[in-house]
Amino acid sequence: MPPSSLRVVYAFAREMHPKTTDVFIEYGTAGFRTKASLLEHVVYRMGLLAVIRSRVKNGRTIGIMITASHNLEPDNGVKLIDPEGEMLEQSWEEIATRLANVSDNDLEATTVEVIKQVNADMGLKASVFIGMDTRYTSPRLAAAAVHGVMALKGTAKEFGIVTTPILHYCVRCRNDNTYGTPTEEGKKYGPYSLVSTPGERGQLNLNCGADFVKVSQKPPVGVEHAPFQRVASLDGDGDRLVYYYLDDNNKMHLLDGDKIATLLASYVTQLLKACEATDLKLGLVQTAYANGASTKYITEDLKVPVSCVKTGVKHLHHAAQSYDIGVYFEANGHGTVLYSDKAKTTIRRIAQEGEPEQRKAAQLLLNFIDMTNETVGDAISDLFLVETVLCARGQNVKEWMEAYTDLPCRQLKVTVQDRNAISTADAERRCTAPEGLQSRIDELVATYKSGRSFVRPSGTEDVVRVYAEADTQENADKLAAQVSQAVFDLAGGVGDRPVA
Ligand code: G16
Repeated sequence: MPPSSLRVVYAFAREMHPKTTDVFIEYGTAGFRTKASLLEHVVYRMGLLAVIRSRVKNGRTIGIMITASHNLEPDNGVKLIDPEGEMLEQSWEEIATRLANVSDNDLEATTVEVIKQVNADMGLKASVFIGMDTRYTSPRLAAAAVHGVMALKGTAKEFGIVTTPILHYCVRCRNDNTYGTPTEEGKKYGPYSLVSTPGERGQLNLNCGADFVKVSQKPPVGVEHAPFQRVASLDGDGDRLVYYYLDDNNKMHLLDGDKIATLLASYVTQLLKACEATDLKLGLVQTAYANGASTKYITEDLKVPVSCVKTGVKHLHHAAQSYDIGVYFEANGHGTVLYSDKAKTTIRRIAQEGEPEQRKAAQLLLNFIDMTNETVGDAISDLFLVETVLCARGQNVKEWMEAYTDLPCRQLKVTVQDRNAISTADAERRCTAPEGLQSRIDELVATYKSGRSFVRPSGTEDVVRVYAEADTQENADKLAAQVSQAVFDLAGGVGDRPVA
């Protein structure tokens, strides 16, 4: 395609999706995420980028998901999905950020520059799948994405309202038909019933959802519970899952991503032993948010290797690929299991050629693999995996909870002038800037039994996140408040001072 035909890139931008803000926006933990009103030009440009990416990948399908996932309703976001159903390759995040921030006048030239830089053959076909969540701003943004695809003569296929993991799955299937059929029905989850979606006036994620339940450690507002009833909470785009139950004193018990990871890892380990697939190495990947008690249990009781990486599914996914079977979960309920080709081939062979007991275990494992959405964390698929394990073991939710006891923890948010003033190292467990903050955290942590705390800038909200754990809930709350105070004082806090 000669560069002159890129004039339409500018014309569509100017007439339909002009850039009306100078606020700098960055491809963060999970794509671009901010107030929906600041996003239309960004999504249009991601339509352009998806076409370029598809051509660089020889016309394989790329996905665009419009969602702000766990964020409240006024926000929205956009993330790109690579051909294997994975998050966009990290080296392209800088390109996405550049394209999102140039002026309309410079857009055409920057698009030409990007095409050259990545060596895209613009004569090839390009295919882009587009999905969105239920926010009222999503249809308008999805239309902007379609226009971006059209401007560079790609083919857009709209899926309407879908969960994030369904779109990841469909992209993968479109590019690899051995993985399944690229439709919602293709992922044969079977029937399930929705118990409740309260929120306030139906607003997405408000006082409900996986993030609310995990962070506030409270059940969603307005849901009725029987004691010891197993309840699952999902987030706004269906890629996170946490469980909880209330005991007979109405006290809530949370089973978060760590509990799910340990349950799945222990079951897969049990089946691997039963089918004697001893050469397959299973490992678990967590982030700094993982409860210290879970890491101890994984290492000392399950005897499974565990690694810690930075927040963001993309980092966990990557690390999990280094194991034959990699279980990865963030404590917030985002995660899945990855099985290497070697693992799949070995297990299939045992299912056919093994001794009867080995064959049985291998077949169970094959069913388990089949039910897993390996492209990304998928709340529905994860829910069925959990239910499968509990059913196979005849365990109730209390027994699952009792595998290990979480250390009490607390998460808080602090608003500062510029959250990027905070830098971290060692998988976000230590803070390297601003000066003096880490030593203050160390001093505070040292005063608590089993104390641990870290701070990091969020990649999806304009806040600094603070995490603390200690021997009692009161101490975890106190430590979190004191560390928040230190962030406020040393990193330019704005608004109300945190209450210590
Ligand atoms: C996204 C990412 C997750 C991350 C979460 C919070 O989740 O996919 O990996 O844990 O944001 O990130 P941060 O602490 O940087 O704001 P979701 O469910 O919102 O897409």
